Amino acid sequence: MNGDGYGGSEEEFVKRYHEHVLADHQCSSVLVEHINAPLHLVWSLVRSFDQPQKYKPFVSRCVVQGGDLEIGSVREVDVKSGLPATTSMEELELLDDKEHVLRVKFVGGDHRLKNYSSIVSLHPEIIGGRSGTMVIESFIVDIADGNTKEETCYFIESLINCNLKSLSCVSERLAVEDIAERIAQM
Ligand code: A8S
Repeated sequence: MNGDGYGGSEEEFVKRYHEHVLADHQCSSVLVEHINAPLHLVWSLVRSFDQPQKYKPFVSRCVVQGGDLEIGSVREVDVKSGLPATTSMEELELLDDKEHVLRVKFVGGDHRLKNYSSIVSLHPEIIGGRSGTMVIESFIVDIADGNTKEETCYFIESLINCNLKSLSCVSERLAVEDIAERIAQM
């Protein structure tokens, strides 16, 4: 990888940023999304630990305990109806504005995701001659009681896929607004 963050393969990034130590009763997975928007726009959404509803389609409300945002902060996330849960308590474990890495651990709530921990990392890339962003999200979780490893993984992968598609859509809209503003100033 060179100085400006470009270069490096998906496999290298997964190795560098997405190490999970997997026990027998756990499963983990890695998902990748390529977004047609510059990294700073995507990161502005991902780093907003207190406002996941900016792009996560299932979130209806989010409150951070204590108000201040720092490592160890816990957010209470309410999700929309139709899901097998209503609320989740999630702790900010890492927010790296230089490497663009966010790590979050679920610490409570009425959902069935025990010992869930996720990592999101962003990497600049050129897509069709323009600034784009590769998003890598990985998770580890206990296999839910009464479910198989495949069922547990499939459920979470489906939710994360929705989040990533929505992140892509919202980021690309911000990118268009950015361009529109520059055109208006010409
Ligand atoms: C995230 C990832 C996940 C969120 C899951 C997997 C969740 O918010 C939803 C349904 C559930 O059953 C569990 O980064 C929980 O948001 C949408 C409430 C935690």
